[in-house]
Amino acid sequence: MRYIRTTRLLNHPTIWLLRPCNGDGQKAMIGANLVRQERRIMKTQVAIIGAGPAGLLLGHLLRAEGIDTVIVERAAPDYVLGRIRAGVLERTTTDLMDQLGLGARMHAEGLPHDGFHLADGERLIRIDVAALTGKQVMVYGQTEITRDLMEAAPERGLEIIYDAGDVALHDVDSDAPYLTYSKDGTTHRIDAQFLCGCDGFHGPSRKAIPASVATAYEKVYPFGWLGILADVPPCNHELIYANHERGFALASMRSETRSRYYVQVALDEKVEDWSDDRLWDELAIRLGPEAAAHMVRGPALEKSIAPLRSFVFEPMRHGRLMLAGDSAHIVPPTGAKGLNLAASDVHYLSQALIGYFRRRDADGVAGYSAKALARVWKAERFSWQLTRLMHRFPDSDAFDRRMQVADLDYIASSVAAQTTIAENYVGLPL
Ligand code: RFL
Ligand code: PHB
Repeated sequence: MRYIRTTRLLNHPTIWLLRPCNGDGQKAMIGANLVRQERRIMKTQVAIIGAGPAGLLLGHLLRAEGIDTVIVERAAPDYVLGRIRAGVLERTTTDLMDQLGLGARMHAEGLPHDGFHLADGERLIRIDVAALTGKQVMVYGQTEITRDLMEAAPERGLEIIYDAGDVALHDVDSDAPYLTYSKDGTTHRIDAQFLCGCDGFHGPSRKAIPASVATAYEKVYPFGWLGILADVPPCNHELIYANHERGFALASMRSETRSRYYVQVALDEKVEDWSDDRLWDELAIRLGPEAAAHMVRGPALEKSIAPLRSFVFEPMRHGRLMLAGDSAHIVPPTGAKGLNLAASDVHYLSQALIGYFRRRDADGVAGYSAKALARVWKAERFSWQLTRLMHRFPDSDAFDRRMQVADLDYIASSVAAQTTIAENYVGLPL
């Protein structure tokens, strides 16, 4: 089928409504069937799949340089905003928000933290991140960052197409890649110079890279985290990661009036089996008497179980398709690294694409995967190590437990060990 250009949409320079035409260029829009086959073709420089933090940040960074960018998102905006996920931002991530001029609410409402605690059942070991690294982390929910990025999109000319079904990537290793999606009974097509897969772990982008050129590394942990969000003040002004013999627990927060807690649970546990009371009781035991004494209980606004996984997919670029964020890698949440890694990928990727479009320099694109993966693997290492240190593994024996105790003992007494943890937690340099 060929297409003729019939209508210019929304004064957008790159969007054209195209209708199927016959050989002489006559319109063939006769009857409902043909109307349903109508296709819209859009041309853009960069098409991004996924409006999570990775896709939104990338879209804004490219738009700030005047690069035509469109984001295609499977879900509706409310659904995207309804996901309760990350809570701790590295300096590298907050710097990106500032660079975009979108950090005002984050600085006004976010909570800068100087440190956090590791609990070993008997004592709290404070990791003084600010003293050891000169930097702070910021407690500001992923939901809020996503909202800030979404709300700023229209005024910055960043187009986001929500409710896009059946997104498929085509010809990614050619010079003319494109994607298709369906919306309102119509098939749409976006021709782009680059496709960026920011569609999370389950999206279609990674699958568009042939298995023959890729390697996936994976470790699935034999437990998950049961999380609860409640409108109660936090039990401590800094986060507490606790290794208790009944399993791991984390006391975190979203604000001075909203708390986020997690407990390690077996993979076959069901949320329905965890009443609010049972969960608060378990948290009080695992976090220890001091935290328990300050813990305020309240009804769950949200309760869910997330499995834990380490995963890296190499390479992160194939032809003109680049992956960023959870589409390429997953870390267990113990190190608070997932969203922050998405942000650092996007930093490298935006630099590469800006180099390509502004200076015709293709080296950044060619080197993107290796550059991003070098940082990814270090964050994987840290997240895996902290997960091993702080959780109870079903197959662990008395020796393994002694190793954890010795590790925590060493950390408690060694500034060098605390510095290692602090510099990884606050985020390695870009
Ligand atoms: P996302 O956030 O999954 O966004 C992907 C987007 O792609 C869309 N999508 C599609 N769009 C079009 N077509 C399709 N076929 C599509 N399939 C999917 C999705 O709807 C979605 O909008 O990936 P992104 O942008 O890479 O961001 C990654 C982060 O969300 C993730 O790494 C973090 O949430 C991980 N994480 C944490 N990270 C931190 O840095 N600090 C933390 O404190 C932290 N805590 C956490 C976490 C993740 C958790 N869970 C639930 C996994 C705590 C938890 C419990
Ligand atoms: C959170 O607040 O959701 C959170 C904080 C720290 C983590 C993981 C999750 O390591």
